[in-house]
Amino acid sequence: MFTKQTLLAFVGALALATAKTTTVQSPTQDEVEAARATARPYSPVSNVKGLAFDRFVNIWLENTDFETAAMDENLSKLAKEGILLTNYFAVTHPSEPNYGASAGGDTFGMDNDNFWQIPSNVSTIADLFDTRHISWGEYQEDMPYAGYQGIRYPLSGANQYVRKHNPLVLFNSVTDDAVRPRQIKNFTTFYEDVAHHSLPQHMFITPNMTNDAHDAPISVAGDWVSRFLPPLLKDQNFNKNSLVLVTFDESGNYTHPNRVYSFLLGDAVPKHLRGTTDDTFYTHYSIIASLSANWRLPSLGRWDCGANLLKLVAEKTGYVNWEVDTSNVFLNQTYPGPLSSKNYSSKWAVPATSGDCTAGHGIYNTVKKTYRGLKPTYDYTSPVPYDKTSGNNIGITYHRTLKHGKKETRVTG
Ligand SMILES: *[C@@H]1O[C@H](CO)[C@@H](O)[C@H](O)[C@H]1NC(C)=O
Ligand SMILES: *[C@@H]1O[C@H](CO)[C@@H](O)[C@H](O)[C@H]1NC(C)=O
Ligand SMILES: *[C@@H]1O[C@H](CO)[C@@H](O)[C@H](O)[C@H]1NC(C)=O
Ligand SMILES: *[C@@H]1O[C@H](CO)[C@@H](O)[C@H](O)[C@H]1NC(C)=O
Ligand SMILES: *[C@@H]1O[C@H](CO)[C@@H](O)[C@H](O)[C@H]1NC(C)=O
Ligand SMILES: *[C@@H]1O[C@H](CO)[C@@H](O)[C@H](O)[C@H]1NC(C)=O
Ligand SMILES: CC(=O)N[C@H]1CO[C@H](CO)[C@@H](O)[C@@H]1O
Repeated sequence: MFTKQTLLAFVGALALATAKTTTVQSPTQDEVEAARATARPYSPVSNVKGLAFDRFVNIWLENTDFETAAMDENLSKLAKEGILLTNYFAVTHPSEPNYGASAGGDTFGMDNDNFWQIPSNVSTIADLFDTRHISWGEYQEDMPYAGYQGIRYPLSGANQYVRKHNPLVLFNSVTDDAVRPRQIKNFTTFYEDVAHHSLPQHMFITPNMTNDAHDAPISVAGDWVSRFLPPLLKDQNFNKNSLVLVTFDESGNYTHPNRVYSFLLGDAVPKHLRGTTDDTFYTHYSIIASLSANWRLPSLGRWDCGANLLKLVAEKTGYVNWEVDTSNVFLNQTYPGPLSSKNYSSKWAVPATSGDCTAGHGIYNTVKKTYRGLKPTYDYTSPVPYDKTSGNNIGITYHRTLKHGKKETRVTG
């Protein structure tokens, strides 16, 4: 629904014009040039063995329904070389809360694409990686320099880089750090990192607003991925027991189920699974959980805690995924929260600090310390992110049969 998005962008721009309080949000070109001259991209490397893969590459395209993307010849051709995930859902609309959710495990009620700085007591996947020194980085096409925090670039005219498509920059626990922002780099640095054998083990890749189909037809994104990925998949500096996910931030129509066309590629996909489909129910939160399970990392204690694991990973750990009845799954809106424009609530969601999570390695210590003694806001053990208070995504049934034959059935609510 491009009209709705355009309107939100317009409202965002108006807010900017009236409230230029920080140069972080909307720097001048001179400020950009000065910062660029001294910016030092940082490219740590590591080689921590994972259960199912040693490297994970997450590539996000924009705003397209599953069925629409499936009709694109270039995308469907690529998907046939790997595993097509037929039941992968985004978690809300519009873009930014989905990107934020992929790093922080919650949307915090975000229902807009505004300039946000999420408080430093919210942990992210960067913290999880750091517990085992797993190198990570982001590559954002057309970002003017590593660590740029402005709302967009260029400063005027057609958008190329936008902050709302950059997961980790939204979190103060990342931007307050002296080093972490330098791991958020552009495509110039990506190709340098490929050439210098300095790619990290986890990377999030955001093409620009044309290449990701935000401001162009899906065929442009299909063509871009088909030019970008195949040469890399032939390059051992990139494809080294790597699992590559190509997915979309959200579907294109807000009233349709938020199911997005997603597929796995890379040499970590076993040969016998190439050209197959996997109909397990996944959300963006499943990726955090799968990274945790793969590298024996703790959970954020948020919606990653109960999320299904990528089958490739679940088969290694023995975890039994839930089968979700998706007939009423929309995941097309969020719940009240401090980042909501339509339904503001001052309360920052409290994560779980005890109990088991699907990844099997407990909850991150800092989360446990920060939120000790507080009641979790939601039932984070559910594979479906829902909110009984606002009646959002309730009544969804999920079930599974455990290895010894025990059957379990639950309903959200
Ligand atoms: C990418 O970032 C580097 C390092 O911060 C910077 O020098 C370079 O100019 C940027 N490239 C583009 C295309 O903006
Ligand atoms: C997006 O990237 C492509 C190259 O990948 C470039 O040709 C184009 O000018 C960039 N920006 C826009 C707004 O299309
Ligand atoms: C929205 O739905 C219509 C009708 O089903 C479809 O033709 C269109 O491609 C969808 N839009 C997007 C961006 O996926
Ligand atoms: C979500 O989808 C349902 C069913 O189509 C629709 O009634 C509802 O308005 C949608 N919510 C939003 C926020 O678009
Ligand atoms: C986390 O930070 C937010 C914003 O500063 C604050 O409202 C909240 O109380 C903090 N949570 C805890 C558990 O300290
Ligand atoms: C706002 O949240 C309340 C519950 O907290 C819910 O009843 C209501 O439907 C929500 N409104 C919107 C516009 O999402
Ligand atoms: C890069 C690439 O392979 N692009 C292809 C996308 O699909 C169209 C139509 O099939 C082809 O003409 C392009 O070559």
